[in-house]
Amino acid sequence: MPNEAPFEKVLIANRGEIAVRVIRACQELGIETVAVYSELDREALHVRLADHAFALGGQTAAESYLNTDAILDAIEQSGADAVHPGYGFFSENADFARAITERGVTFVGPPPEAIEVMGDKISAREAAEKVGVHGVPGITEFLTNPDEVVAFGNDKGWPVAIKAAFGGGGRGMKVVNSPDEAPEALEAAQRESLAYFARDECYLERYLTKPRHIEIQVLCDSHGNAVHLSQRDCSAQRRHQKLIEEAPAPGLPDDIALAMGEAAVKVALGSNYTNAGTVEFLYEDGEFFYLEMNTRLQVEHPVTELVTGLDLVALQLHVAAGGALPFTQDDVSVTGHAIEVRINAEDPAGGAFLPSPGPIQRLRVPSGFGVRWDGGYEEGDEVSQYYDNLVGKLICHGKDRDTAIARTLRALREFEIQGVKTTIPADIAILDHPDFAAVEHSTKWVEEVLDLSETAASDPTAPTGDETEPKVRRDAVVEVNGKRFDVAVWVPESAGGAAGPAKKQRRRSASGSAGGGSGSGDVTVPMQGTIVKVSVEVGDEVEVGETIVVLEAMKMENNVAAEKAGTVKEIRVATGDSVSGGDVVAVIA
Ligand code: MV4
Repeated sequence: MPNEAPFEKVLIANRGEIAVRVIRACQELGIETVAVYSELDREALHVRLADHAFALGGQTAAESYLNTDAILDAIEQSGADAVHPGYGFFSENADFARAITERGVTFVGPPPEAIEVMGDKISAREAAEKVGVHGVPGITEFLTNPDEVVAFGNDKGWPVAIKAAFGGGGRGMKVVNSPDEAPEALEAAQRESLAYFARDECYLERYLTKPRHIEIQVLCDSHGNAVHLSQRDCSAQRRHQKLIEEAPAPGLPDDIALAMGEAAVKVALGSNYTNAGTVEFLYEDGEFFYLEMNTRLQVEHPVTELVTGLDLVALQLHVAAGGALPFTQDDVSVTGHAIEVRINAEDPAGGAFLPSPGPIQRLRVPSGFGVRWDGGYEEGDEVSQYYDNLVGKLICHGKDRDTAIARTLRALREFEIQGVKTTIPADIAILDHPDFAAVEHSTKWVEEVLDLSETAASDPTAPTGDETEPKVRRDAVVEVNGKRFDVAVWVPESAGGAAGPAKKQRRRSASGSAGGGSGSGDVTVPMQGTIVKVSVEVGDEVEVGETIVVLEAMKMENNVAAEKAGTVKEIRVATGDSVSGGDVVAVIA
């Protein structure tokens, strides 16, 4: 690849580990970096690493990283000539891409038209069909009557999936096992779809009972060149939240791997795609079916980087600047095997995966041969309830899959983190399981087979936030017209109370859980989000740990559990309600 910097100054419209990842790539390319930050992130790692930083104001994502005016203002003031959106936030927002392009600033991502086509399932499926790439066999005409479901099931076989045409993330998808379930399932799918997406159109597919989720990384330039870069298997997930990803997809026959790669490139070229993207497939019994295309750099991109040796972020910047792909498909080769483990601040105990925000009081990340850490935090930083709670990703490479698994387990056991509970125990349980070793897992496996009931909290000593006076490392921050400047001032530890927000520790409940007091009958939600399910009724008897409501926050669902056994006296929310962290949703007495 040419060594000339593709841009002078890139603004990273994101936070956490992905902002850090992009900043590092820019630094290696000699590009100046501009961070943006919310009030809670004034001291965050991405801000510390960037050359410049602009305040967005606000605390919640909506007030800060999703505040279009504030971001556009920062772009303007910073003089950035390109914006990298990371994932989430504005990464798949065609209007945002257009708004910055109109200002003469390059969007490091695909054209807005391609984002739009892939933005809804129907047009995304049509875009694939158009180039001869097929989804799961089904009927894409909108359903009007449960009899259509029955006729399809009787003809093609049960089970059948009813899917929300304008849905996503499994929301609105209903599995129908037999004719008698059809009326209720269709009604439920339409109702859910209407509640979430304000549209109730649904369609039908054969339901695959044990599929693997295999996706293909593609990279396209603006000169009509496109390559596929191995596969990623992301089957180890729960509630549509991926836990572990690996590359290449294990046990995939070479001819199928090639056909999937070629199908992915066809879909991309057929929709005039440029930049990095991912085409998702379901794979079962030697057949693969197109699912959708993600028009962004994904969380799990590093496993592809480790097996191909390609820097995807550097390549994104290169093609965004108009550069041609510096290699062809024939030059792409895959070496060894890579595994990524997502380390989220969540407590996986009992399979609940309850968010566990808070200050990271201790963090020692593993290193050694074949180990990469892409983190968004360092010791002393705080994981806020307002944002995605991904602390970082551990990515290990080995000469083959067994070596990569052993290396990842070794590294996870070296990992030391205190102050927040993490998904590490669940990650270890998966990697240590014979089903995972034998590739007998599927997308349902974590929820239906893996037993996390004995999984201990990752940090049983439990944080209180009050025990450990954090070490004071003080760089004073001055904001002038919303631009951040660091001023090195060394504050004596006794004056630590004057420290910035990263050092201010919220009082937390003795259990260390962010939600509710220990054993409290008030069931509180740990973070802001939307209630997607109320699992109990007034009068129900519940046990400690039983799910009371399901909260969707940051694109994932969280079970909010009873902390006390008893009778449900009150339910204060309904499906679809928005709640804030700390809101009481039910009362148990
Ligand atoms: C399916 C399926 C089985 N059969 N479609 C869930 C999210 C949405 N994007 C597609 N999903 C699925 N569609 C048919 N016809 C199983 C899933 C599915 C799944 C897919 C990918 C990754 C994880 C998953 C977990 C459960 C179900």
